[in-house]
Amino acid sequence: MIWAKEEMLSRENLQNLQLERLQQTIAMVYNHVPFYKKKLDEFGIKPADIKSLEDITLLPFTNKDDFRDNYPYGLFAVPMEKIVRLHASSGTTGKPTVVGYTQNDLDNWTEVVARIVTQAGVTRGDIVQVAFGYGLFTGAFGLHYGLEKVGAAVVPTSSGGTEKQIMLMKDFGTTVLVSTPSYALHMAEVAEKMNVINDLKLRLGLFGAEGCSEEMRREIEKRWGIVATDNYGLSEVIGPGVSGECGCKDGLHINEDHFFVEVIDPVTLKPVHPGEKGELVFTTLTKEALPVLRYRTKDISHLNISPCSCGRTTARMAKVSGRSDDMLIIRGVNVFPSQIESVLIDIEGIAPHYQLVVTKRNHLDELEIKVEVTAQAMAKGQLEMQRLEKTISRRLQGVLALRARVNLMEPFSMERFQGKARRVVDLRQAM
Ligand code: DLL
Repeated sequence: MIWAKEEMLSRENLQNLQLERLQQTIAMVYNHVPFYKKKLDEFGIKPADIKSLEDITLLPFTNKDDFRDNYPYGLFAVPMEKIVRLHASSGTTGKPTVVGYTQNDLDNWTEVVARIVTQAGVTRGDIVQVAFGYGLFTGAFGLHYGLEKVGAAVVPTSSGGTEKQIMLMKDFGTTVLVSTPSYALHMAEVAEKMNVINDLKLRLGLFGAEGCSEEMRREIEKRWGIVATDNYGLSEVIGPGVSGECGCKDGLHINEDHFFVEVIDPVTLKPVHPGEKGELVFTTLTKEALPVLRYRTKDISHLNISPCSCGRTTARMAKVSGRSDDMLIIRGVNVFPSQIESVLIDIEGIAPHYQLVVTKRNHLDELEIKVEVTAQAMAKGQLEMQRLEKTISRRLQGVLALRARVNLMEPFSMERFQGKARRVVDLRQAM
């Protein structure tokens, strides 16, 4: 099923709508957000100068630091009386990024999430367990209202209390799970231990908020016996609902009538050629409380604007392959954690729990890969452990041309995550 006619507009009609909304957004930020007025004045741009969608490249970018510098409400375009909800995303350092919504923003958010859950395959008969943390994080509340709008029964378990989650999943007959991929994996492990997987009605997973390689997706599908779909978003733009996969699982449909997407080269900041990989940049087209121009996501992906076999005509973004600021440069080699994940998960005897630790010794970068082995592999003894270690080293060297120290960890010994996983520990600055 397709939720909204806007998902099937011709490119021409879509672009006309986008231009009209872009012009309104620029006028709004110029008149109501001193930060943008100053920036546009510095660039010598007046709202009336934006006459086509291509003119968007004349506009300044917005970065996460701009949110921090204007903490908490400096980027809002409406007075506080019009704000009806606040969320925040906790950065690794310093103050969180604060985002606000008017009632109209919440209605639009509900609408775009209704679209992405429908395209993933959720229907009104479904019982959906939302295992994202309810709170300042946009994930749980964002999915919650869109799911209710399509008529699904929402079970707001939040994250944590995993055994109880599984018990409720069984007793309530939950058919759809919403969580991060890493929590889904942890929940599967607990359900296996409780020996209830075969008693569950779960058929579908909507996973997002962090990267997940195709190998990890297959692992989750196998463990649960479900179809796992990916959905993407970020607080600064709205939260979840920016894009999501349909049943074809061939890219995430972007809600382009609400979010204008560009892909840029993160170094030159110029647009890449159509279809090439680069950093996603979004401009909101309908947000009232917190419109953003050209927000640099740091997320790496590429676009496909050909219509999908599901009937939708919206551009599809490839699964995010990493963040430009996640990329590790180890002895001059560029390494994305997702590449290492892909290698590890495909190896028999390895459990999908790992951590990358980067240190420096004698001025040289060192990469240590801590990875759990399965109980079955462990039971095979020392020789099997040596074989596994060698296999991992050889495959990593083949893919990354990089030598890494492999540290096999005992089954169930590594940290499990209820929200976004922390896979990389880079200690080089501290050394
Ligand atoms: O994670 C919003 C969200 C919640 C999306 C629930 C989907 C589901 P933030 O906490 O602001 O917002 O984090 C945004 O998370 O820039 C990406 O780096 C990453 N991210 C989000 N979804 C995906 C995904 C939410 N499907 C940041 N694949 C983004 C890869 C993702 N990375």
